[in-house]
Amino acid sequence: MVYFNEVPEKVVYEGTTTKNPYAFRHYNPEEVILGKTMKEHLRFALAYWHTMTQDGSDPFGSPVNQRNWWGENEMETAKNRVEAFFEILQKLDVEYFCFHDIDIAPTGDSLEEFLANLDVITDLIKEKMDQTGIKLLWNTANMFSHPRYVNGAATSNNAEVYAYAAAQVKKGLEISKKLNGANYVFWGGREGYESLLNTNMGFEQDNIARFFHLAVDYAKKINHQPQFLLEPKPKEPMTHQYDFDAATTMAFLQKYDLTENFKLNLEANHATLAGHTFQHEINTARNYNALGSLDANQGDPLIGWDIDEFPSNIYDTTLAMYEVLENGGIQPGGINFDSKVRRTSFEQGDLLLAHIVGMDTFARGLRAAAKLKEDRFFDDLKEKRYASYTTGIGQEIVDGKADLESLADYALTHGEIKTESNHLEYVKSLLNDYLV
Ligand code: XLS
Ligand code: CA
Ligand code: CA
Repeated sequence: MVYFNEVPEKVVYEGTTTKNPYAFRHYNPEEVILGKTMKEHLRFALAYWHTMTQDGSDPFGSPVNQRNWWGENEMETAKNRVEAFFEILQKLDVEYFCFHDIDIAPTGDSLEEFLANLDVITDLIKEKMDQTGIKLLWNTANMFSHPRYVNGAATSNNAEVYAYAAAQVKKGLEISKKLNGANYVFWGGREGYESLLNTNMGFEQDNIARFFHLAVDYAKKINHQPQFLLEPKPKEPMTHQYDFDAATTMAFLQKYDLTENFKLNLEANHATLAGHTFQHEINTARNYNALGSLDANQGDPLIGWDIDEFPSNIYDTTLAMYEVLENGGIQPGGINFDSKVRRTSFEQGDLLLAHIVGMDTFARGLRAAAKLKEDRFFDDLKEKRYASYTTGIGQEIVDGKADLESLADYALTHGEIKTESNHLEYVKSLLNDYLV
């Protein structure tokens, strides 16, 4: 069965003159940039939940997505989805994928049944991985959709819920081992609070930290140690999510002695929900040596919630890719399209078109970022701006040779200070030249 008939073989790079909507206009996988191919730089991944299981429903309306993988029963649909997923991965030439446990297999009537279904489906996924060479970037456990998780999972007030969540993560790590996952993600679905009036925040955070240590211990025990990633988000579904943003999440990881095993999985739309740019979040993570992986999408400045739109803004992808280059790359992480088609894009072929724009937008970002780096655009700008710290009193401050008395003496003997304009408007004008 062929699921994506719009493209008989593969989506290929045809350049900007093409009239073929199912072609890359900018993403040229084998093109070498700064010593690596585009494919190696970008390490794209597809998200099972948005690509295979999202149905186009929203709080105001029913499912609209037209899909051709429905089977006679849930298990047959799940198997068809695996086939269709590997077909789209191959057609888009994408090497990695990500999933939640409940995306891939029906949850059945009991935990036991769910675990058995996961075994069957992950056998099939493994077969497909072996045939195609496609790899697992990360998997995770959905511990937020079922009603039992109404108060969170590892921060729930109910210890039985905590145990159930542990069962899911135990299985998730076993699956990660079976499929040789590079990373394992925790996004704190409902790990936060609706109201502080009834919440013991300190206790809940102690509990979830214990939970993460249990996960690290179990990974060691089964001899499979993926890079653990924690994904910040400030709000939604809870009023307040504990992993608010990169800086808050790092404070948590440091407080609970988890930095050795955890890095951050940063999502563009979560950054903007927190009142930050994507670049800010990536830069913050880099400053802690904790950039793990990226969830590629974008929000809409006119809509205040998490809409996971496919990335199409080249300004943002350029600055994000600049941070990635500065980091020396993103491996063992990648760029995962945690993005969904708009509800009005309900035809199956829209899944191809949407991923193409996302991949093209990151390719353009990478090209521009590489040029900015080659030209030392930001390096020169910043070097000049901080030059006062490279000689004299500035050098003494940096070397730890100054104290309050020597600094005060300096200020008293040097008179008023001459400041310089940043000319930021001019900087932005020059930056624009790199984007188009
Ligand atoms: C939801 C999150 C989720 C995580 C994985 O907002 O982005 O999809 O990435 O659980
Ligand atoms: Ca995400
Ligand atoms: Ca999101």
